[in-house]
Formats: sequence, structure tokens, C-alpha cells
Amino acid sequence: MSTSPTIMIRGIAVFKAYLSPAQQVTLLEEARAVQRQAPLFSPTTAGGKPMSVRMTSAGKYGWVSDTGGYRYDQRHPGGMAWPAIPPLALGIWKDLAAAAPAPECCLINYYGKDARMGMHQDRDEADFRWPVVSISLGDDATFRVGREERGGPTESLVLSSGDVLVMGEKARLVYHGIDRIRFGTSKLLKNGGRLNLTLRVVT
Ligand code: MD3
Ligand code: FE
Repeated sequence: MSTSPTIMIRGIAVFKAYLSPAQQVTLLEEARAVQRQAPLFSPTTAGGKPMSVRMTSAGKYGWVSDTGGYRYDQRHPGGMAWPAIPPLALGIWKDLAAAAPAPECCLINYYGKDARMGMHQDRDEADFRWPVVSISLGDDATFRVGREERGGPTESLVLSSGDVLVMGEKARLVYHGIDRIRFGTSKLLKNGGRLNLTLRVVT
């Protein structure tokens, strides 16, 4: 069911309201099932402080960060393998990243009231030719996108529940982050907050 992007921003294809409300409920249930098998945890930053965003993953690899640094790992910090990637997320990948191999990681980020994510590049994956696909669920968030160099000019965009972003080759190494979420703007998550799922090829 491929459509064209609503807008392009710094090479990122933005698909507003890509998921219907019913699909958002289905994907949320699938993400909750992952979280039951692989509970959210607070990764530590390089400086050793816990991040405000809580995370878990699905797929062959998950993203972990602890005193040993950050990396993709085949196990949750609790020692278990990661659950399978949610089927609805896989369907979005097949639709919007058709030329890429199957995703090996579905990172799930949970933002509570005061959570944010500082500007960073995603460069822990082996091959930047493959896209990253991001799916937003729940409360609105202010997403910020810069350039391939740290500290360059930035633009911001509000991401809402059901929006999907595709970071293809041109956008793959841009700096990006989440300034803040607008807590309580969506009724999808019972206790509020925002979930973001990102699909990636890791190896
Ligand atoms: C641009 N997540 O998981 S999604 C991340 O909303 C991450 O949780 C944010 O940054 C979130 O690494 C932003 C949009 C996004 C995701 C990955 C990207 C933008 C990106 C990778 C490269 C360039
Ligand atoms: Fe990122």
C-alpha cells in the first residue's frame, strides 16, 4: 500500500498519518507483547547517567548501553534473546524499504513526560546504504533534524501517532533528536507518553 511522502525534510521522507487509528492499536498491542517478554530498561549514557528514554528491542539484535559502552547485542540486559519483530512493523518495512534486506532490529523507545533525546547520529550499523524506518505512537513529539555535521542549522517537525519516517541514504547520517513530548496529546497509550519504533539492518 505504498504512498508518496507528505513532505521531505533534509532527505527524510515523512508519511503523516501513515497508520490508521485501528492499525495504531494493533501495533501498540504488538509492542506491548515485546515489552512483556523484554521489559523496558534505562540505558546509561557514556557518562554513566541513565537516559530519560526507556528502551527495549525486538529482532536478532537489540541496542544496549551499559558501563561497557553501547552496542548491538543478541541479548536483553536480563540475558534473554529478543522477541520477534512485530508483524505490523515488518509490513511497513516491506512497503517503504522494499529494496533493503530484512530488518535485524526493531528498537522501541518509550518517552514519559520529561523524556528527551539529545542530538546524535546513528552510526552503530555496519552499512549506511540501508534505510532506517521510524514509527511514532502516542503523544506528539518535537523532532529536530540537523545536518551531517554536529552543531549545524536545524529544523523541527511535530511527529504524531501513526506518522512514519524513512531515512534513506541521503538522510542516514544527519544529526537528529527529540526536544520534548507534548504529554497527554494522544489517548492511544493508557498512561500517556510516546513510543517510537525504529527498524534497522544492523550487520
Ligand atoms: C534520522 N529515535 O532511535 S525517530 C533513535 O523518536 C532515534 O525515538 C528518535 O533517534 C525517537 O535513534 C527519533 C526518527 C529517526 C530515527 C533514526 C534516524 C531519525 C533518524 C536515523 C538517521 C537519521
Ligand atoms: Fe537516532
